[in-house]
Amino acid sequence: MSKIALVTGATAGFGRAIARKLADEGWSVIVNGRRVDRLVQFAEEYKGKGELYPLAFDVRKVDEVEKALERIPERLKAIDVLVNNAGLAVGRETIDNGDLEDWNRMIDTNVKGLLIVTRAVVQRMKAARSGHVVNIGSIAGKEVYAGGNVYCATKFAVDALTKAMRVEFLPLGVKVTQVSPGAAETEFSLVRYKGDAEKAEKVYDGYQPLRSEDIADTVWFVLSRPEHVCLNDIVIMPAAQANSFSFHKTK
Ligand code: NDP
Ligand code: 8X3
Repeated sequence: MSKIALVTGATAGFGRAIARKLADEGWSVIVNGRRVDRLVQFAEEYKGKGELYPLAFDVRKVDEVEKALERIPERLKAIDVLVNNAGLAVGRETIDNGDLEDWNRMIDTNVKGLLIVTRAVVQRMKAARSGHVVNIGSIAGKEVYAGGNVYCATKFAVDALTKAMRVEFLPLGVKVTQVSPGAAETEFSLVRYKGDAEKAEKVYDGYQPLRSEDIADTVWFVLSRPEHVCLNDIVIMPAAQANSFSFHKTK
């Protein structure tokens, strides 16, 4: 059955792959991110073969989020599925050397941004008494690693908020799932290392990381279960990674 989804952070990585998968399955997908040019190009690519509706906003900005949601055309307003994917890590410094601006960016995006978007979108699900929220967590939200500190804390927060949503949205008829991946090669490390491509590439040396498509397939599996089934929590890892800090590398 064709549904309407909003995917945050769909200009790259997991979000783009998830949006692609849903659109390929015949869903209408509202795609978000801050880079308007990428959103427009993405929507163009689907003209004639599916519906991608570009909706630029910064998840950290309450007014921007609310105004953007008002701009959604009537035919797409009844959002069935929200994929809270927008997020980032910035820096790998230990806490004693930490940068306050980096910490704020991670907390504002990964925790407050997810809350802001969810609060706004769930109003529509509440009225319809149905819906599904999928939060993209991380293995970093299950186990900490050195230099992961604040990023890990934001993903531990996503884990806690997912559980809170599951309890609070239960009477609203809204399902809540968390998908927590291990290392995947996207723009994630490039953002984390502030554009240093060499450092970013090294993260994936000597093993096969996850691909964005692996996460998209998992999200699709979650969303294509029967109505009475909810997958609560999925951890998906590269075969060469045991937890947030143990890798089997060939070099
Ligand atoms: P990418 O950097 O490839 O993509 C991140 C996306 O988030 C981009 O589309 C970016 O769009 C968007 N984004 C960032 N900040 C904002 C903002 N303030 N408002 C709106 N959109 C924003 O990373 P991934 O695809 O890897 O990451 C997606 C999610 O998966 C994140 O939550 C990340 O923490 C998580 N994750 C990643 C893992 C990995 O190893 N790659 C593993 C586990 C979890 P734009 O810049 O255009 O705004
Ligand atoms: C991203 C995975 O291990 O780099 O959430 O923190 S990790």
